[in-house]
Amino acid sequence: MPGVMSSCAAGLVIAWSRRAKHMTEGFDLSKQRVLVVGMNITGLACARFLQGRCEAVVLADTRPADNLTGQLAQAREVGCEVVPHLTDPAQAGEVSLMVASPGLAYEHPVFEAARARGVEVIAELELAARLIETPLAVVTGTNGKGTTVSLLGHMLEAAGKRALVCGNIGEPLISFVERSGELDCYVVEASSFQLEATTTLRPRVAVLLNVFPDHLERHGTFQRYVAAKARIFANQTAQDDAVLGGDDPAVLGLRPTLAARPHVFATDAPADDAWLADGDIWLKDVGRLMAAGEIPLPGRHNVRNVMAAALAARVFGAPAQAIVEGVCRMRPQEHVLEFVAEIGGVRFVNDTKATNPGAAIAALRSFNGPVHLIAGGSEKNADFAELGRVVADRAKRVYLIGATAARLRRAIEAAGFRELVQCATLEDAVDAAAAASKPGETVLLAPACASFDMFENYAHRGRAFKEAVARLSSKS
Ligand code: UMA
Ligand code: ADP
Repeated sequence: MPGVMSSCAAGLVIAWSRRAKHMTEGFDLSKQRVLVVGMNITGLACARFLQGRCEAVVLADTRPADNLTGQLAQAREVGCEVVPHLTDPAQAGEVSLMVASPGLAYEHPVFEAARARGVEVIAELELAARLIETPLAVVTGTNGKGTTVSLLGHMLEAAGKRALVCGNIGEPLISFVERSGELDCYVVEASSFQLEATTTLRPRVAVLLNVFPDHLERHGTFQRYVAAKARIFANQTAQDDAVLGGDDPAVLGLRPTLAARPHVFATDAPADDAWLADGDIWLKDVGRLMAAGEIPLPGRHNVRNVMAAALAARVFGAPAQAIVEGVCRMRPQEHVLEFVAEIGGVRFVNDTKATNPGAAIAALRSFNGPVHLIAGGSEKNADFAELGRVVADRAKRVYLIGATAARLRRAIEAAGFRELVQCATLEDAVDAAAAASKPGETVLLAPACASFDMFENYAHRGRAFKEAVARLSSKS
C-alpha cells in the first residue's frame, strides 16, 4: 500500500477518526485491548493499523516461533507485543477484542477460549467495516470473486468514480481505512472465511455470484458454508442492494430472506435484471448493454461475472457506456484461464486457480475444440460426480496428478470416460499431454483441487505449469 501507512502522522489519524462512524455508535477503538491472531498478510495489516490507535495491541500466531522466522521479524517491526505459539488468549494478558485471520477456523480453541471469557472475536473485514463510512461493494461466491471485483473496479473507474479494489484478492480492507475520505466506494472481495466472523458488516451492495460445495473441510457442511456466505446480506436494509446469481438455486434460495433490494442475473435461467438474449447482454434499466462476444475473457461464466459487476456498478450510478468501457479495459488475471503459449498449433492454458470442481467445469466449458485436461491435487472432500460428467462430454483425455487422482479417476470412469493417464508430477502431465495433442487442441491445467499436496499454493502450481510449457517451447 504505497505510502499511506508510512505517512501515518497525527493529522491523518485525526482526519480518520472524524470519519469513524462507530466512534458515535458505541465502538470506541481507542479503548480496546486487541489480540490479533495470524501473523501473515491480514494479521500484520491489522496490527500496523491498530498500533497507536487503541489501548494495546498484541500480534500472535498459534504456530511455534521456529515455524515463523520471516513473519516474526515483520511482526516485531510493527512495534506491538508479539506472541508466537499462542494456545490460550490469557498469554496476551487482558484483552477486550480478538481479530481472527481468515486462515484460522472460527471455532479454533483460542477463539472458543476467548468467547468463553466474553471476548468478542471478529474478522479483519468486520473491524475495518466498523471504521469506514464510505459505501462498500462486497463481492463473494465460490468462483469469480476476483474477476468480478476487477471488472467492477474498471467500470467504476470508467464512470469517474474513485473506487479502491481490495480484500481477499490481495491487500485487506483494513490497510485502506485512512483513504476513506478520498474515495467514493470500496470494492471488496470477501471469502467465506472472512464473512463468517462478521457481525455488523453492511455492504451498500452485496454480490453473491454462486455457491458450489467448497471449503467443506473448514465449514463442515454445505449448509454452514452457505450460511457463512449469507452473512454478506445479514445487516442490509431496504436502502441497500443485493446482486444474486440466478443460475444457482442455492443463491436464489436466499432471496426470500433478504431485506435489501434484489437484482438477479442469469445466463441460463430466467432473470429479471440482467440476462442473455441472442448473444447480447441486457440490463433491465438500460436495455441492450453489449454483445457477450465483446468481453475480453473466455467462457459463459465470465458473462455472468460481467452481469454481476454491471448490476453493482449501476447502483453506484455508472452509465452503460462506462460499464462497457470498463469491461473492455479488463485483462485476464494471471492463473485464471491464462493463455500461456501455442506450440505446434497446440494451445496451453493455465487455470490453476480452478481449485474446486465448479471452476474446472466452467473452464472445460470455455473451449469448443478437444481439451487435454490436467487435474488433481490436495483433498478438500469435494464431490467430483458432475465434473466426471462434464469431462465425459468435453475432454479428449485427462492427466491425473496429486492426492485426489484415485477419487477423480473413479468419478470420471463412473461417467463412462476411460481416456485417463496417471502422472507422477505436473511436469510429466504437461509432457504427456503435449505428446498426445494435435494442432487445434488445448492443454488445460484446471485441477479442480487445491495444490498443497505438491505445491506451496495455487500460484506456485501455475508457475510450475508455465515453466514446464516453457521447457517444451525451448525443445521445439
Ligand atoms: N495460522 C495460525 N494458526 C493456524 C493457521 C494459520 O496461527 O491454525 C497463522 C499462520 O501461521 C499465518 C497466518 O495465520 O501466520 C496465516 O494467515 P491466513 O492464512 O489467514 O492468511 P493471510 O496471509 O492473512 O491471507 C488472507 C487470505 N488467506 C486465507 O484466507 C487462507 C488471503 O486469501 C487474502 O488474500 C489475504 O488474507 C488478504 O485478505 C488467499 C486465499 O487462499 C489468497 N483465500 C481463500 C480463497 O480465495 O479460496 C479463501
Ligand atoms: P475467485 O476469486 O472466486 O477464486 P476468480 O475470478 O479468481 O475467482 O476465478 C477463480 C476460478 O474460477 C478460475 O478457475 C476461473 O476460471 C473460475 N471462474 C471464474 N468465474 C467463475 C464463475 N462465475 N463460475 C464458475 N467458475 C468461475
